[in-house]
Order: sequence, then C-alpha cells, then structure tokens
Amino acid sequence: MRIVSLAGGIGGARFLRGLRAAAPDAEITVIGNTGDDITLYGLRVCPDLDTVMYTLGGGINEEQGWGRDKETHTVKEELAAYGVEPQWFGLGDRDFATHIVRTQMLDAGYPLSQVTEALCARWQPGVRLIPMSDDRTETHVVITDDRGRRAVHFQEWWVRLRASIPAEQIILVGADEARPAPGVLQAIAEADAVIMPPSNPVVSIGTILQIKGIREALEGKTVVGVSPIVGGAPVRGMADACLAAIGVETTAQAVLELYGSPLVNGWLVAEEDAGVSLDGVQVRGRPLIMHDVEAAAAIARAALGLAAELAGTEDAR
Ligand code: FO1
Repeated sequence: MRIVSLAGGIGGARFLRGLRAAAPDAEITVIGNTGDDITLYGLRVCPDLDTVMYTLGGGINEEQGWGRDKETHTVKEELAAYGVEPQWFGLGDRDFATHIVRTQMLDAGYPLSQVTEALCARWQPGVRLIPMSDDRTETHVVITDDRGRRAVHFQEWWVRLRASIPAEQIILVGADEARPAPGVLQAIAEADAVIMPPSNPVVSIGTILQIKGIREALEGKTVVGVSPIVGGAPVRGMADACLAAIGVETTAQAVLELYGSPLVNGWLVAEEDAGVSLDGVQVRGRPLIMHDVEAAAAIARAALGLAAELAGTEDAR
C-alpha cells in the first residue's frame, strides 16, 4: 500500500510515528515543509525536515519535539561569547553537524531532495522524506513594532517573539517560482491514500499546498485530514496565532473549510467537535490527543480506515 503524507513540525512528526506503526508494510512518502528553513551562521537549517528525520530516526529530543537528544550547546555558547547573532535560536552541537553536512552538499550543488536523502541514509526514518520543493522558499511574517512595519523570518516571530506580536501577513517568499521537488507529484499520483497530519494548517500544510501543482494533484486523490484544533484550541504550538493572521477562526470547522472539500474527503475531529460538517466530506469524531505512539497509531488507523472506506465508495460510484 502506498501512502503520502504532508508534514510540518512536531505534531506532524509525532503523527507519522503513529502512521508508520499503524501501517508497517506500507510505503510511506512524506512531503516535508521547507517554509520554516532559515540560514544561520552560514548554515542552512531545515527545522521541519529535521524534526521528521530525527523523530522517525530515533534521534529527537522527545520533550522538545525538535533538535537532537543528549544535546550539548558548547558551540552556541562560544558563538554568544563572540557576540554572534542571533542568540534566540537554540542550535545544539549534534544538530550543528546536520546543518554542516547539509550546507556542504547544497554548496556542492546537490538539490535539497538529494541532501535530505543522504541525511536520511544515516537516520533510516522508515519513510521516504522529500522536501516540498528544491527551490528555496521561506515563510516571513509582517509585523509592526517599535521599529515600524517590517517582515521578519517566521523563526524570529515564532521563537524570539513567541508570536506575541500579531502577524499582519504570513508570506511564503519564493512560492511563485518554487516547483515540487522530484518525486512529489509522482508519489501523490501513485498514492492509495493521502493523510494530512494535525500539522499547522497555515505555516506547515498551508505552505506545502502553495507549491505549484501540489493542491491540484491532491484534489484527484482520496485525502483524509486530522484536525489540528481540538475544542477551539490548537493541540500544541501556535496555530491559533497563524490562523488569526489569515482571518480564520481557530475551530476544526474553520480549518476544514480552509482546506476545502475539493481537497479533503475525510476529516477526523475530536469528539467535542463532532458537529463539524462540510458538503462532500465524511467527518468522524474520535480522541485526537497523541499522548504516546500507540495513541498516534490509533488515530492513523482511523484515518487509513476512513480513506479505504472513501476509496471504496469512490470506486463504487
Ligand atoms: N523552537 C523553539 O521554540 N526554540 C528554539 O530555540 C528552537 C530551535 C530549533 C533548532 C533547530 C530546529 O530544527 C528547530 C528548532 N525549533 C526551536 C523549532 C522550530 O522553531 C520549528 O520550526 C517550529 O517548532 C515549527 O515547526
């Protein structure tokens, strides 16, 4: 069975660990968000790709959900001693090695998709991880503060500012020129099911859907999404701040409408959101908190079951 999943950061990676457990014999292709990517100290950092790679490869800092386990921060302290900015982004010593290897390969001319494949050869995540595009894209956020109205990198808004200043606009810089990475559209075309994890609908799933051709390719498939919003609040992270920035309310209903019924055929919501409905979408209520891998696997099994049911009915139609 071939499954495609679109994934962003921590919630997406934790869901994928459940999906892999729920479908151990399936070929899973993960299309990873690269809008979070940032260049720091001359190194290219790909937070969402690394979170998937480390989480599925067994190297993640579990309580943080990002960065490496058993981490030290000697390089970060030495950079700070030199007064090097920024100091608000916590890169650990082990994590630096990933960014050094990635930057070396990018500078040698390898596309990000091949670099990601090379890094995953070490980590063996048990899925094929492809960046949404080999072309550079970055999510920037327009804010107004004492320095006036300006755009900051998403990571500065997210990590330094903790989304404390409202985002007036969230822009995926480079979206117009970016093309899907090799293998992305083919994986979607060949998929038996497409599962959208409870990743951030704006800066993770939303960015992937902005890459030319991806939304259209998905609309031809059986797609089941898992709501990232439970009872009016994001399960984790600051999806509410991102949704507010695009004028979407923080509800399972509003996110389903944001994705739309041409894209989503099935939608898993928490039991308290069972009233959610949209023409053309099968909505099912169930527990959605991934407190451990088995809970994530149960949600993934429910999503796959709904996808099979919908694919069956589509065949019947
Ligand atoms: N998130 C934070 O809240 N604080 C950090 O210092 C931080 C550092 C960091 C370093 C590498 C990396 O891959 C991710 C990192 N993140 C950090 C998470 C990052 O901001 C992610 O992009 C978000 O969590 C959204 O996915």
